Amino acid sequence: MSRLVVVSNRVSLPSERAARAGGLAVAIREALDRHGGLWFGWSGETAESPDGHAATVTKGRIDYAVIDLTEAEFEGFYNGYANSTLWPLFHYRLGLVKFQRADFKTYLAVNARFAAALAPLLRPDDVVWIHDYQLLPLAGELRKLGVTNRIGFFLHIPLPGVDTLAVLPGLGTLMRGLIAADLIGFQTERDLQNFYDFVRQEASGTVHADGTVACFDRELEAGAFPIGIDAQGFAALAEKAVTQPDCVQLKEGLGTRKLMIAIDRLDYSKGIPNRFEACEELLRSHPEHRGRVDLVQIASPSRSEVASYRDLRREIDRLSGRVNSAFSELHWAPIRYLARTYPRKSLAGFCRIAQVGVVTPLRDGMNLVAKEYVAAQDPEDPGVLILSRFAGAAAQLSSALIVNPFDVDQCAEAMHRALTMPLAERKERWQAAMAVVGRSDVRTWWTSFTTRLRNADSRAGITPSRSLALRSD
Ligand code: ADQ
Repeated sequence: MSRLVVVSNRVSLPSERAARAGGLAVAIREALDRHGGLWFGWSGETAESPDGHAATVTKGRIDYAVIDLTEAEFEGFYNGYANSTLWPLFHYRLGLVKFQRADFKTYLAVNARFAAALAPLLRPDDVVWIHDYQLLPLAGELRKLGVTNRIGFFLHIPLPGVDTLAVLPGLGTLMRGLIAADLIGFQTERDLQNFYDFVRQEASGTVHADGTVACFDRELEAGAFPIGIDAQGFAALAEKAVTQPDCVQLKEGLGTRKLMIAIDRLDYSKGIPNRFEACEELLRSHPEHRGRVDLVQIASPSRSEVASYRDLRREIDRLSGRVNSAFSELHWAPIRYLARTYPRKSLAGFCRIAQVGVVTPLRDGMNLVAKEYVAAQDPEDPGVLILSRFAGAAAQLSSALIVNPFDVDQCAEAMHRALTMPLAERKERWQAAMAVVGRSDVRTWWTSFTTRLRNADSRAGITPSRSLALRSD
């Protein structure tokens, strides 16, 4: 079987402990380990004048190859174009989009540098799997260097509809690079349909009845591959974790009060302010919950070099302060907001203790926390998941209480309903959700993507460098 080469912005090096690396990194290692593999990407370090060659280390059947970025590249590629242009745009936050031509140039140059460092490491029958929005044009850059290997791309975040995509200057350059792949994977059918709409409406391409695409002089495959978690592993972790000191401490601190848990990266896509407002509305409209429920929000700080993330942090501090000062009593405060990262084991235990999981992003590719919350529950006394309709996970977890996170009153009502739901209904909803989380786990995700990629019909022309215009170019 041919070797798998995974390319992602950040490589999780073997020295990074699994507890820190997170579920996705562990799953990618498992995929690479299956037939031997190479994991290529940025080291996470900056250097004054980085070597063009990748530094490599081997552990078991996996080679890791990383390159450093310069400070200016990190700023323009990562903080700039990836996280201040693409991230807000792909999450439908047009008001937060900052576009600077210099950042775009740096983004393209870094993708070209990734390609130049990776190409010499590739063997003729390697299968290359590129991940996420930081590397949208990488397949095209590899093709320019004569790489003819099978290339797949998976987008972890949503793909917005054409009207939103069309806002992006340079969209044609990005999409031509992306469409140089042989298989493009998305989280949901909706993202896939948005891609098809782009192909038809913006690029004058064709979507065939079997879902393959003819566009920019190439033919390629596309599909929805909803990402999952290691459901069995997370369930076992949660069951054991409840005796951990921090879980015991949390439980003792609660006494007879109920717990609503929220766990996120501190990101404006996750809807944390709306969630705090919903909690405020719950306590206002259902005073019977005052002193009887805690909302614990764990938010790991993220991208703090980007101004919109610093603004968000201030906003969350302000809102949690407002709700707490309005409702706290001597022995109780409604919101506990912990801006830090916790080991996976603790998070699993927190999820199991919580009667309600509040997962209400304004927009999310999938949202693994929703699936982790489900997997962590005690089958005999499961909690209730409140889930945003704008998380990719909502397409699968229809037995959750599905809410519109912009509708604060509706979210507050869902909190009330979850806190008062009878056991029989909780069990029924949880069993339906757990069946999906167990069936569509992370191994199913990577196996189905890599199998489809290995079998992808390579009808594609391999040099899509001919400039083919978009309707909007
Ligand atoms: P993220 O935006 O990072 O991922 P998510 O899917 O929720 O969002 O994954 C976060 C992971 O980090 C989860 O496994 C969670 O347990 C962990 N985590 C969150 N907060 C933490 C904390 N405070 N301490 C420790 N761990 C924490 C992107 C996309 C998502 C998509 C994933 C995977 O934005 O939509 O689901 O990739 O494709």
